[in-house]
Amino acid sequence: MAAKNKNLSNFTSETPNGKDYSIAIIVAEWNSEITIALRDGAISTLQKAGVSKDNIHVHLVPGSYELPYAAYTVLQNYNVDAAICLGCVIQGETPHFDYICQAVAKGCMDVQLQLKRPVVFGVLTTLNYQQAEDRAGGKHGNKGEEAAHTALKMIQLTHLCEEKGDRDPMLDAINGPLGSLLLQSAMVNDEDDNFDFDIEEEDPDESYFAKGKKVELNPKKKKKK
Ligand code: RBF
Repeated sequence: MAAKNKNLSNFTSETPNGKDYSIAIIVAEWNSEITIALRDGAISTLQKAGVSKDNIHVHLVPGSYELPYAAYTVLQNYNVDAAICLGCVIQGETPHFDYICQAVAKGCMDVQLQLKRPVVFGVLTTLNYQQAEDRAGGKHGNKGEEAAHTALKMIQLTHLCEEKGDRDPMLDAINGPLGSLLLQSAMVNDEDDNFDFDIEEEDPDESYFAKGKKVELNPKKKKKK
């Protein structure tokens, strides 16, 4: 991971035009001086790329650990193309740092793969406060700007694949939960199959009480007895 003295905020590739994009920025409040600087860097990069103010949705969460859940919830409930997660975890004297960093990184990855929408990991994981300052508008640029650039690139890629991709969407349906459902119903309907579905016989004596009155579930069967 050699990024020594490299200001990655000077992107090598062109930033896509974001005029039709809608993006959520989720910001952790821990180390808020840093995360606010990351947020501002992200917003300014998005606006420079043409994303309108109305299409940038900022949500605050208490700490970085909450970022993946927030990204999941926002992406599931709002019509946004991507979520940018911004946080700053600074190493302390206990192993807490490792747990939080691992969980957030893995959580962001899981959410994007599950919801098929980009979730950008814009979380500083630093050994001290100075390192964080250096990456939130200091000598190593602003990682919020990079996160915004990444979001725009990944939305562009997603749209391109969704529009131009030649994979038959039926394949996903067949391989996904709908496919399992179809397969199950085919098995049930196939009279020659060897599958033994144990459907429990109704109990003719079954009854329940409604408003204090006993109701027989199978009155006809009972009469025959
Ligand atoms: N959240 C951060 O975003 N950055 C931190 O550096 C940070 N350090 C923490 C250290 C400890 C000991 C604890 C208990 C929490 C810390 N959190 C930090 C908050 C964490 O992300 C989360 O909000 C809380 O654990 C509640 O789920």
